[in-house]
Formats: sequence, structure tokens, C-alpha cells
Amino acid sequence: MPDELSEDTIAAISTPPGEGGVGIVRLSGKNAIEIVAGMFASSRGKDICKGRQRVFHGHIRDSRGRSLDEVLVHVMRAPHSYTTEDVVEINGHGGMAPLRAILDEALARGARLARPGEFTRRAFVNGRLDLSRAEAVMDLVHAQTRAALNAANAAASGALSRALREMTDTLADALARIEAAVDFPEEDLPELVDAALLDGLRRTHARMAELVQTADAGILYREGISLAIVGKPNVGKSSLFNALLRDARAIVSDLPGTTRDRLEETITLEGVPARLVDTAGVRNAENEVEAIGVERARNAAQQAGLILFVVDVSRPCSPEDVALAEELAKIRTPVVLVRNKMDLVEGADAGFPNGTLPLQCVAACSISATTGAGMRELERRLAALLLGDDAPPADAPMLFRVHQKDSMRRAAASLERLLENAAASPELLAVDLREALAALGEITGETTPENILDRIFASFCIGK
Ligand SMILES: Nc1nc2c(ncn2[C@@H]2O[C@H](COP(=O)(O)OP(=O)(O)OP(=O)(O)O)[C@@H](O)[C@H]2O)c(=O)[nH]1
Ligand SMILES: [Mg+2]
Repeated sequence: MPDELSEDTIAAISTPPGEGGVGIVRLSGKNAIEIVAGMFASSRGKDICKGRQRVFHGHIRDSRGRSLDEVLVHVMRAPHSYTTEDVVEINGHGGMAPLRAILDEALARGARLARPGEFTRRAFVNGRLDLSRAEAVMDLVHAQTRAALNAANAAASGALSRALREMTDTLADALARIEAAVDFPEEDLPELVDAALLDGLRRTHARMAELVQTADAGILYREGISLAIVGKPNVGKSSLFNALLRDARAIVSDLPGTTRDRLEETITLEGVPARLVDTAGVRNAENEVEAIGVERARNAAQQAGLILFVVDVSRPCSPEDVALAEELAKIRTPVVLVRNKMDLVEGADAGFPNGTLPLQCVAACSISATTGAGMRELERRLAALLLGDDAPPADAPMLFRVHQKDSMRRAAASLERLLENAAASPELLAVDLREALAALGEITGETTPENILDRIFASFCIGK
């Protein structure tokens, strides 16, 4: 962040828009306390610039002395605040109108409207948070499920950031010793690159590999996945949609071609947020509206992270089922075969036994969407498929973003090269170590270029 920007005192409404019980206007910067002092009248005649008191009751007044809101003012002096600057939070009575009036008054007195994520960016620039924690703060705001919340909390409280610090320390230490070997070539290299040092690097490499391996679970917790329900008409797609949603959201009828548009809702599968998409039954459509629906079904299948291919076991496998299976096989998205209407047939293996369809499925489940039989097992299988077997507990250090996984993979690759060539010249070892450190630095933000930081923080909300 350019210096002149961090000189400004910034202000924003920090609570989400809408009616709430309380609302907060937050200011940060060297004039924050003075600006609020000019617009605040304490009910006990106190001056917020003086003394050590932190919370004050009173009224915010505009330049003509009219009261805008009754408030509690919370003063946090540098460096003991979120941004490490002077921070003042004005807790108003909610309602957007008084909050906007308070913000306006602060802007009129010399504060500047904060950009999205600017409070957190200041915390980062001032060394209060590394980038991995700053990003976790944003995830906390957006977390949709309990598991995502636990994971974001762990990251925000620094589990990942501590792991990164330990790795960085080990590598930096090794680099210092190897550089000494470059500077003093007469020293014996084997003594400098000794077993203990290599051991430490090997352990660090193993931790990196583990973080890369569990990154997909972390990314999933954060981003969720899209599950598309597809199948020919009347097999029970909308019934399955409703059963997973536990709500009669989609219209169900025995008329083939009931669902025309795609319907989307968010569900949670053992903590993993998923966008569940119900689609029109795929067949040669009878009219234009249905044809559009079928096209949308194909698109939904193409965009999905996982496809639930529903078949009706009470009827024999038809050419339509086969044609659709062939189509799905081409798009290469993992498919779970859902054998529906089990309540209408005798025996668990009736209808669509393995090998009937020209399609490799990652799992097959037998259910009845109407009676609910097999639904729990289906949900359990889906969650296991999504998370994989080695999903770490949500409070372990985890990578949550594609860019973190990519950097960690490069760090691990550099270290692996080093470990394979441990007998090489110290110059070469130093190159690998520097690369690994730079890659780790992209996760902590130490080596992240300014324009990428701009992009990351711009995706935060205003007031955070
Ligand atoms: N007996 C039984 N009937 C089911 C089951 N699932 C769905 N049905 C019935 O099958 C018919 C079609 O169900 P829908 O859920 O509308 O099927 P769909 O695949 O969404 O159909 P389209 O939207 O037309 O493609 C309805 O009459 C449902 O009550 C089941 O597990 N058992
Ligand atoms: Mg339907």
C-alpha cells in the first residue's frame, strides 16, 4: 500500500447493510480519535482523547449540534487494535440512516471512506496478520457451514500461519548455514549440511506434502461444490432434490417433463457446503421450452463437480438411459449412480446392476426418494467422496485456496530437489532453498507482489 494512503484516517460502516440491533462505524488512523472527539458529546462530559478509559456513552452530533444517534464509543489506542493504528468504533442503534449520518459526519471531518478490505490490509501491512490469516478473516465472514467456520477460525487464529512460520524458520536456518559454506569453501561441506539439518528439511518437506494433500478438502470447505442431478424424465430427480434438501422445493409429478428450469439450493453434506442443482429430464424434447430445459441440464452437468445420475430401477434400462450414460462418460466429471424407486422392486440388486450402463461410476447407491430408504447412506457416501479418506480435522492447519496449494506445491518441489541432490554444491542447494522460501512467502504475503495483494484485498467487504 503506498505510504500516502496509510497516512489517511479511514472510516466505514463495519456491520452488514440492513436493519440490525446495533451497527458499527469504524475509524482507523492517526486522526481517528480526534475526528470522533469532535462529533461526540459524552453523557458525563468526558473527553475521549484523555485518560485511559476505553468505552464512552453519549451522543454523536452533526456540525449544527443535532443528535444523530445515541452511541457507545470504543477507543482502542495504537498499537493495541486490529490495524495496530488508533481505532475508534462507534456502536449505534442500528438502522442504516443513523449509521450513514454518522459516517458522513466522520468523512466531513477529514476521514476517508475505506476501500474494501482496507482495515485488514492495514493489519497485514503493519505486521499484525500474515496474508494467510487476513484471508481467513474474510473466510470467517463468508463461512456457510459449521465445518467451514471451524476451519476459518483455526486459520484466523493462526494455526496455518504458525505452521508456515516454523517451516520458514527451518528453511531460513538451513539457508544461513549453506550460505556459510559458500562463503567459506575451505570448511567441510558435509559438516555444514549434516544429518540433523537434512532431517529437519525432510520433516518440513513431509509437512508440506501433507498440506498439499489436504488442500483439496480445505478448498472444498471454503468453496463448496456443485452437485447436478441428471437423468431421463420421471426417474425421480426432483424427488431426490427435495429429499436431500428436506423440503418440498421442486414440483414432483408423474408427468414426464415436469421440471423445465434448473433449480438450485445450498445443502450441507457433513459440513461440506454444496450447491444442489435439479435439472430437466434429458430426452428428445417435445417443445421449445422443454428443449431449453434439456440444454440447461446438459450445461449443469458440465459445470458440476459431481453428477448424481438417477435411474428408475422399476423399469428396464432404456436406450435413453444408455444414451445419457454415454454423454456423461464423455464429460469426465465423476458420476454417482443413484438407483431410485427401490421400494417398487423386490431384492436389493434388481434393475441396473453394475455393467448395464456404458459409464464408469465412482459409487452406486440404491434409494427410495419417496420412503427415504438409503438416503442416509447416500449422503454419507457423497460426503466421503467429497472429502476423501484423509480429510484432516477442521481445526488442523489447512490450505484453503488454490493459490496457497499452488505455492505450497512449488515449495515442496524445490525442497524435494534439494533432498535428492544433497551432495550437490552449496550454491545449488541455496538456489533450491531460496525458491522454497519465496514460494512460502507467497502464502504469508511476504513475497506477494503488490498488484496481487490489491486483487486479494479488493475481494473483501467494505468495513473489514
Ligand atoms: N414409488 C416411488 N415413486 C417415486 C420415487 N421417486 C419418485 N417417484 C415418483 O416418480 C414420479 C416422478 O418423480 P419426479 O421427482 O417428478 O421425477 P423427475 O425425474 O424430476 O421428473 P422430470 O422433472 O419430469 O424429469 C412422481 O410421481 C414421484 O412421486 C420413489 O423412490 N419411489
Ligand atoms: Mg423433475
